[in-house]
Amino acid sequence: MERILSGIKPTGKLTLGNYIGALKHFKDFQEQGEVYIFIADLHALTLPIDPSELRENSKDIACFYLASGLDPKKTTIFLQSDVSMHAELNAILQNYLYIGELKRMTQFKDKCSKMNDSAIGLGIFAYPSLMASDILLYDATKVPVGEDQVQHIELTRDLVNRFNHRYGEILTLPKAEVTKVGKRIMSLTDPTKKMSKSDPKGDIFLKDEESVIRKKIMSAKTDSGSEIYFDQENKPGISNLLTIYSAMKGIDLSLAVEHFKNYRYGDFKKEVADAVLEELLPFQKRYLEIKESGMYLEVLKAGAEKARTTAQVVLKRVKDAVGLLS
Ligand code: AQP
Repeated sequence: MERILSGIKPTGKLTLGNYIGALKHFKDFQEQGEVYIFIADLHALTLPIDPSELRENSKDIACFYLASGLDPKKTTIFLQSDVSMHAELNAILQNYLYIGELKRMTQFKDKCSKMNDSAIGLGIFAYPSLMASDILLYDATKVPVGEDQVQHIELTRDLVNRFNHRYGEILTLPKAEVTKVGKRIMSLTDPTKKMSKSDPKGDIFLKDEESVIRKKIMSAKTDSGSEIYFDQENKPGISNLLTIYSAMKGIDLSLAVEHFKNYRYGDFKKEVADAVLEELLPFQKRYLEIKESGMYLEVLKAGAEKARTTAQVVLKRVKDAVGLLS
C-alpha cells in the first residue's frame, strides 16, 4: 500500500495556487493509500515571520485541510513541530547531504538571490535536509508536490540511495507526484511569476471575499491580441486563466481552450471567476464552520499522537543503523 505524505508551510495566507496545486487533491489520496498531511511550521521559520501570523496561518491551514475533505479518521493531520522526531531525524540525516548539493537548489537560489549572506539563516540553506526528514520519517512512497519541489525530492532520493548503500535497506525511496493540471498557477498581475503566499502580488487568497475575487480576476493582466488560446510564452496571462479554469472545473486544458475559442476577454474572465467562486464559496463556508467550532485543535492533537507512533519506529531504525545507543 502507498504511504502518501504532503504538507503546506504556514508562511502566509493560502492562495488559489495552494488550493489548485495541493488542497484540491488531498481528499483523493485517501482512496489511494495511508495518508499523512502536516503543517510545515518549522519550515515557516526559515524566513522571518511574525509569531502571531505564524500561529494564525497554522490554525488556518488545519481548518483548510478539513474543509478540503480530509477525514481525520482516514488521514493523519498534524503539526510538524508537535512531532520532535522530525528535528531528531534531521540532526542525523543532514550529515549525508553535501554543501555543493544544497547550493544547487533552485528554491534556495530564488529565495536568497537578492539577500545578503549575513541575512540568510542556516535553516533556509538546510531546508531540503528537514524536508527529506519529513518524508523519510513516515516511509512515504508517494509525495505530491508542486513542480518546484521536485528537485528537493530528487535530492531526498539521492540521500536514500547514499544512506542505504552504506547501512542497508533502512530508508524508503519516495517518488514525487506532480499535479497534472495547475502545477504552477501564476500571479494575476505578473503571469510570468508564480502565485506565492510569501510574495503576495497578484494573489487570490482563499479567504478573500467574493467581490474581491471577482475583481481580481476581472482585472487580471491579459496579453496583446484578442484571441483565447494556450501559449505560456506569448500569452502567459490568458494561459494562466485557462489553467485556473480547467483546474477548477476538473477538465482537460484542451477542453477549456475549445470552450473559450470564440469568447472575448471580458466574458472569458467572467466565466473563470464563476468557476473559481462556484468551488471556493462552499469551501470558505466549511472553513468558517470548522474554525468557529474549534474542533481542529482536537484533530491536531490526535494526529500528532498517531504521527509520533509511526515516526519513532523509523527513527529507531535509523539510530540503530548509524550506531546511536538509545
Ligand atoms: N502557484 C502555485 N501553483 C500550483 N501549486 C502551488 N503551490 C503553491 N503555490 C502554487 C502548492 O501548494 C503547496 C504548498 O507548498 P508550500 O507552502 O510548502 O510551499 P510553496 O510551494 O513554496 O508555496 P508558496 O505559496 O509559494 O509558499 P512560499 O511563498 O512560502 O514559498 C505545494 O504542494 C505547492 O506545490
